[in-house]
Amino acid sequence: PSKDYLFKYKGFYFAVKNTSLEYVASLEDFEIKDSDIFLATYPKSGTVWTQNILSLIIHEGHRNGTENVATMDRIPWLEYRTENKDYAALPLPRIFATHLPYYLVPRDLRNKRACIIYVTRNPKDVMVSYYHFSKYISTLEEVPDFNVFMERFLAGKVLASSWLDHVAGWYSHAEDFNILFLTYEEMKKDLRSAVLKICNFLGRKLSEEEVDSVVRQAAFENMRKDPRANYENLPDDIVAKDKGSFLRKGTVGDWKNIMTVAQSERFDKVLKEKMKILPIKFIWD
Ligand code: PPS
Repeated sequence: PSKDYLFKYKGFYFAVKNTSLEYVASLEDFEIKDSDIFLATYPKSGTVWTQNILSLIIHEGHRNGTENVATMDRIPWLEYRTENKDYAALPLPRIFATHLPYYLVPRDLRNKRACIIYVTRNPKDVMVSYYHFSKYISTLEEVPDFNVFMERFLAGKVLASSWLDHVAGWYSHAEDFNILFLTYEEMKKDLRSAVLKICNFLGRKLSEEEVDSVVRQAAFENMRKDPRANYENLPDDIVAKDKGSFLRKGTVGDWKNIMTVAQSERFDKVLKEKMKILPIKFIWD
C-alpha cells in the first residue's frame, strides 16, 4: 500500500492522516477506568451501529432526544483524531471505539478490566462495504476497481490489515478479556435480543419501553435520518460527501450484488478454508 495513506506499527496498518506512530505506541499504557466500555471491530463490521446502540443505552438524553451530541464526541475513536480530545475529562462511563487488534489495546484490558464488545460480520459483506467506503473516505487509498480492492483486502494491505488475523486474534484471546462477542447478522436478525445482551453484559437495567426506544432508534432507516448517527458532521477533508455515507445499505448478503462467481470462488479459496479456525458460523445471505 501507498506510504501516503498507511503506516505499519507492529504489523498493523494505521491511517497516516489520522494518527501517528508515537500515539498508537503510547496506547498500550493508556489508563483504564473500571467503568470504561470499549467497542472493538474490524472496519465495516457494524461499528457505527453499535456505537449508536451503546450511546442510546447509556445516555438517557440521547434516548429521549434532549441531548444532541455527535457520535464521535460521545464515543471517540481510541486511535484516531485525537488532537482535540481530552479523554480523561469524558463523563463516566467512558465509551471508546477502536479497530485495534487484541495485542495493541491498552494493557490493562488484558487484566479483564473494563468491558469490551467485539462485533464481527461476514467477511464478504465487510469487504464490499469497505470497497464502497474507500471511495467515500479521502484518507483511505483510492481504489480503481473492485478486483484491485479484493486483492488488497485478501492480502491484508488495507487499514486494519488482515480481517482473519483481527477476528481470530480477538476470539482466540477471549479469555484474557472481559468481552462480549456479537455478530452483525444476529443484530440484523433480532436487534432486540442483541440490545438485551449488551444491557445484560454492561449490567444496565432498562425498562421495556426504554429497550423499545433503543431498538427503534437503532434501526437502519431511523439511524440514516439522524445526522449524529450518520457522521454527517465529518470535515470535508475526510469525506467525499457526494460519494456515499457511513450508512450505505445495511443489509446481509450485499456481496452478491457486486462479486462475480469467479471472485467469490477466489475469495473462498483464499479465506474460507482458513476461517475454519473461527468458532463462528457466519450467515452469508
Ligand atoms: S466503520 O467505518 O468501520 O466505522 O464502519 P462500520 O460502522 O463498522 O460499518 C458500516 C456498515 O454498517 C452498516 N450499518 C448498519 N447496518 C444495519 N443497521 C444499522 N442501523 C446500521 N448502521 C450502520 C453500514 O450501512 C455499513 O454497511 P454497508 O453494507 O456498507 O451498508
